[in-house]
Amino acid sequence: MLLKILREGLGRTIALGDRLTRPSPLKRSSQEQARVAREVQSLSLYQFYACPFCIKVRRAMHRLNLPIETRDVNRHPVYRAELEQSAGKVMVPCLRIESDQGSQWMLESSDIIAYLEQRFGTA
Ligand SMILES: N[C@@H](CCC(=O)N[C@@H](CS)C(=O)NCC(=O)O)C(=O)O
Repeated sequence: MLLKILREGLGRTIALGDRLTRPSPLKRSSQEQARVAREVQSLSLYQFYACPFCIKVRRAMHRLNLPIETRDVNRHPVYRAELEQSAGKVMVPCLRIESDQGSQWMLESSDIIAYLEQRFGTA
């Protein structure tokens, strides 16, 4: 219980630090940004606010200027249930990727960031 409170407090401190020190978002032409905004409609991030690994991913989303929907699994039992059923466990962050082939559930913050960089980054 005490450990849980300490973890939550630490996570919230990191989240605040992130908000205060975020890098400026990638600039795109309005046409290009509109295209990216349409593309990310097929993505959603299952996460919770004070999770350091989720903060790392949200920071990358901000840097890459990606308006991806976030789904808080602590606040919404339906998202928790979806995650558990489809990804096989309640572990966040998890990126849900919708395509014609169905849903893909990507766990691991580093893999998610690498995927977003590769798909939406400049390099
Ligand atoms: N290696 C994973 C670690 C993710 C992780 O440990 N997430 C924690 C939250 S910070 C979690 O989901 N724990 C399960 C739970 O809290 O129920 C990553 O980088 O994504």
